Amino acid sequence: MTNKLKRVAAIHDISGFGKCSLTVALPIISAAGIEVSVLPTAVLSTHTGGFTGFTYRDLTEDMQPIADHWKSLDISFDSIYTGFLGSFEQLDLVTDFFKTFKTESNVILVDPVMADNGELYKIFSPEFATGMSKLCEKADIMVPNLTEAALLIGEPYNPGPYSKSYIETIMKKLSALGPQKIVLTGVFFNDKELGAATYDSNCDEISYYFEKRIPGYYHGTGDVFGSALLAAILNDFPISEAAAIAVRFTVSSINKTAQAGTDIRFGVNFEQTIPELIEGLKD
Ligand code: PXL
Repeated sequence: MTNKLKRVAAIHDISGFGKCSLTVALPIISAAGIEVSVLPTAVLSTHTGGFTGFTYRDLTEDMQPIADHWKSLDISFDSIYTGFLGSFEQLDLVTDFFKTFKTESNVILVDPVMADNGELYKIFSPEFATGMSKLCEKADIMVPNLTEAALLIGEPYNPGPYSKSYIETIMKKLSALGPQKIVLTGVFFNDKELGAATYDSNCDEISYYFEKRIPGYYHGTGDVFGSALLAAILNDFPISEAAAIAVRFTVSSINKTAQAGTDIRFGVNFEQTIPELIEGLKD
């Protein structure tokens, strides 16, 4: 017997080369047996991390008509997954999209893509973080890295290593913005291991999952992580197990990329790791 097919609305850009946002979310979530409808926010030749001269076609004008058409067709979503948003106007449009398509049972997952390694991505102004924190208020689940977390709660960036009490305080402050569940990435207590922490405010539960740290900063890993996390959540895994599945999948994808010596801007080899994800989702 086949289960009812769940459907996600994925609201991210399409970066043609460099494997992030929609070119990552679509294959990973689809491979996990979940339908993906895409609302593209922009089309770029490459992502903005480490490349110069990239093209950028803003699709802000198309976003409301796409949402209106979907509404007229009475389409519903089991989840709304947002990532890279290019402007304040897009933040407002996505807020309206949430109002239109939120139901009692669906899950809004916001990845507040805007910064990493202590720095805001070059195309964003510091005020953008304030706009993004307003969007996060509407989320059920939020997936920031530690740089984004600091910006969202208006604290200085802490480069780590972290203590349990620091991580737990940060997650509780993030949850106070609105989301019941927080998945924090880039958590480490020592130089050897790196992973994610989760907080579920419904039961006040905290979890951690770590894997061996691989040196180097690989691009697009936040989107690989977020997509695998959502795939696991929609396959009914609790948030702590979903985060563990997503860490394993991301680290295994990075490992293959590191072994091949691929340029770190080109994205990670998640394609040949998808069978491992599917196997993990059967447990
Ligand atoms: O992976 C996040 C991301 C998504 N989309 C674009 C980006 C980035 C990160 O730099 O530049 C266009």
